[in-house]
Amino acid sequence: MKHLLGVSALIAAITLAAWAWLGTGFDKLLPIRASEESFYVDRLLGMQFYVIAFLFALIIGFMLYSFIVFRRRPGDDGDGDHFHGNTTLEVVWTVVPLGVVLYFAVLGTGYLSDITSPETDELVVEVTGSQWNWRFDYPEYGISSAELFLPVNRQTVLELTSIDVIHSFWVPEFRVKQDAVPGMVHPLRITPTETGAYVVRCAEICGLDHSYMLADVSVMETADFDAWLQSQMAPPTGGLAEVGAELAQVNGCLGCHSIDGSENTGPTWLGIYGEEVYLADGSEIIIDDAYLRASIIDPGSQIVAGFENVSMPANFGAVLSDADLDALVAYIASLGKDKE
Ligand code: HEC
Ligand SMILES: [Cu+2]
Repeated sequence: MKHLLGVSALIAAITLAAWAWLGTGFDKLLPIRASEESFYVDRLLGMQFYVIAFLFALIIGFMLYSFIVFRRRPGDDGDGDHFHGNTTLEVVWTVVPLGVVLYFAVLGTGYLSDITSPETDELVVEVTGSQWNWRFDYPEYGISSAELFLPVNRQTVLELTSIDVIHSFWVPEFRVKQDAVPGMVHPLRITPTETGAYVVRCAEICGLDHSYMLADVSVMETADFDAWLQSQMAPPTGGLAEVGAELAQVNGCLGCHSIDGSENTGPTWLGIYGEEVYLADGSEIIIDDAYLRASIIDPGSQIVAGFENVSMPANFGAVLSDADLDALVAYIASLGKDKE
């Protein structure tokens, strides 16, 4: 009985100390909360930290107490006491954790349904991951962008997909995370609460430049967001090649193809138009519009010698329209021979 009181006091002391420390704000270790969802996630996480602090004290308390009170004394060579089972204790340590886990399950399910349920008037943004790029389309406005612009305090549903491997959309300040899977569309709902600049990361290892698969996110006041929409909806002023340059940016082509002659994951685009290129099968071909088109929508059909087909996403045909392809080809052609 004396030992039980002693160890209980020790456990209580450690628990209170850990809670006091948590009270000073474990969430200072986390990025700021910039979405409605982040408050739910952090509340749940915070509660679990308090429970974990108690479990920590339970283990450490018993251990420290035993180290000190039951340590071996000089001349003590006997065995410890032997005992078998303690039904009360076993029932308690089964029922109590079961209750706690069920409580969190119910709470978590409620939160999950709160943060995933659609609101009326949500903004739809289609998000396409590819190696190693995020592309954002605003279907209601016919806009594509390489940067994610969001209005503050309005729910946005991100419809996530991928054209190659599995990627995962994650902005730490929004807390929620969702996979972008080829052939499927997964919704992720976010209501940003703080204007500012953030960064999307890919949270699924997806190849060579996975850790550089970043995109800027900008959460804006509604008026600024509307102004941005207007500026984007204005018809392009430049020629086809300029539209192509924009598309190359939005679709992440420039992550693998340089326009300054340097070699990257893919061949440079500088000065290739009209030149001969050796293909991996030994044949030689003149780079013209048809070849460029084929290389974009079916990169496996003709592989440039020295490069592996593994690297170019094979499914750009799914996201690029005919007009997009014309523009891209015009852009690459504009970087042709005479530019060298
Ligand atoms: C993940 C890296 C990667 C991305 C992203 C990528 N490519 Fe490629 N691309 C390659 C590689 C590697 C090759 C060479 C192998 C081959 O021919 O398929 C290549 C080849 C090409 C070729 C043939 C070039 C030549 O010199 O013969 C064209 C044209 C091309 N890509 C266009 C594009 C366009 C347009 C985009 C964006 C819509 C794009 N690529 C995105 C890696 C990439
Ligand atoms: Cu990725």
